[in-house]
Amino acid sequence: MYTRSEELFKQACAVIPGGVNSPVRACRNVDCQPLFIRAGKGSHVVDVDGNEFIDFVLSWGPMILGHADEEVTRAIASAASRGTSYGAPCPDEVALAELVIEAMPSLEMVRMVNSGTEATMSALRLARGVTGRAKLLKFVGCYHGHADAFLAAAGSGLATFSIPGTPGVPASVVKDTLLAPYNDLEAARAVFEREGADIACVIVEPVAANMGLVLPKPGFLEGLRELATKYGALLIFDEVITGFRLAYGGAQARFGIEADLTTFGKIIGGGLPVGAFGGKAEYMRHVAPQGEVYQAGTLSGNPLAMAAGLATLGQLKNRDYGALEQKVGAFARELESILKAKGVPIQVHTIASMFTPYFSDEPVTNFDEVKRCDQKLFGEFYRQMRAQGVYLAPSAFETGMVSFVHTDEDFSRTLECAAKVRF
Ligand code: KE4
Repeated sequence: MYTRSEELFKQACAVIPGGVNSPVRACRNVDCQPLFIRAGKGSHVVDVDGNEFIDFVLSWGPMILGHADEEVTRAIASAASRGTSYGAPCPDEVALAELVIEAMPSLEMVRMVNSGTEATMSALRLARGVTGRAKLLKFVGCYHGHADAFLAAAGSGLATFSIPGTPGVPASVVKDTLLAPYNDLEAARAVFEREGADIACVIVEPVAANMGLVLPKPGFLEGLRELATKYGALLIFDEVITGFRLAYGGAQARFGIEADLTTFGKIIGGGLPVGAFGGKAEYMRHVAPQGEVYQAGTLSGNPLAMAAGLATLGQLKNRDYGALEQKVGAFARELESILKAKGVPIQVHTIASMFTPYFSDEPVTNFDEVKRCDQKLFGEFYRQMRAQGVYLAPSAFETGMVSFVHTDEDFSRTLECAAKVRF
């Protein structure tokens, strides 16, 4: 069934750490081997053994128009026919910057980078440069890419000090990273009361999607906005996932909250390596070469990536996000009732075009509660769905993504497969 994938994985493990170029792809969280994908079209992918799957990973978010969208593919091919990189400004960089700014209420300027990690790393440096402060507040379970300062784990007990979340990050680097539980506004307030004068920024996933899908409690984001303003810290919305997915204008448009800085990735590159950070001109004018806060990148604004992003956002502008949300909401509710009928504890979180099945009947509002969900049941569900041709995110800490080209047939087939799962 998967022999070519198994051969390739063995080959890959000899030359690439863990056989993959990003850890979650190794499928270790669901105790199976990764599939090597040969092609994708629309809402489906085909692996190297010719198995076809309904894809709910969508490259972890970028492929909201589906794989090999014709307009995006044409735009990339046309740009490539004129060259692939110049290390000089090109017209599409300006066009994409203007499109992102037009879409996002809080933006006046934006800088293109090559990944979400670069975007958040640069936004943090900018916040520190603008405020002259060193500390940052992040929330346990939120992921902002792998820049050292964000790879902090919660210290012991309720202390908000951090310890390195991984070898290779010195304690000195995370000593300025303060932590609080997601959705715990009182904890965030306490951190600000104690450390507010030294906090450069508070960074948050406005909808958490890296501990599975955890929605912000009413008032949580509004409270962070007030705290940041009160203490002179910058509020950074990490919209690498939610940008152009939660709504065309992202979480800030959907929730009506203006961040000081916003970070992007994934969708704005249409599947090519793009990230971006942006905000009001009063902050962004500090970025080199206009200002003193250094940030750079050989391939930033790459013409192929800009063409892909423009072709993607240009189409998204006219898409009906509300209709997609209704479809995905109905699917999530049906999935939840099918699994509930099997007698397992289950709740399926969903917003916009995202969903996560949590195998638990308890409230899931932060990372500690996510960790109490039954990961074994999730693994069993994942493996049996994949065996039937449904490609879910291979981790209980990730989020299912739906595109504008997933069909009613995709949803009904997926629900039929779920009905056949045996726990
Ligand atoms: P990248 O450096 O992977 O482009 O973006 C980092 C990042 C920043 N902020 C948020 C909210 C993110 O979700 C991410 C990356 N997302 C993960 C999936 N949840 C990427 C998948 C992977 O690591 O392979």
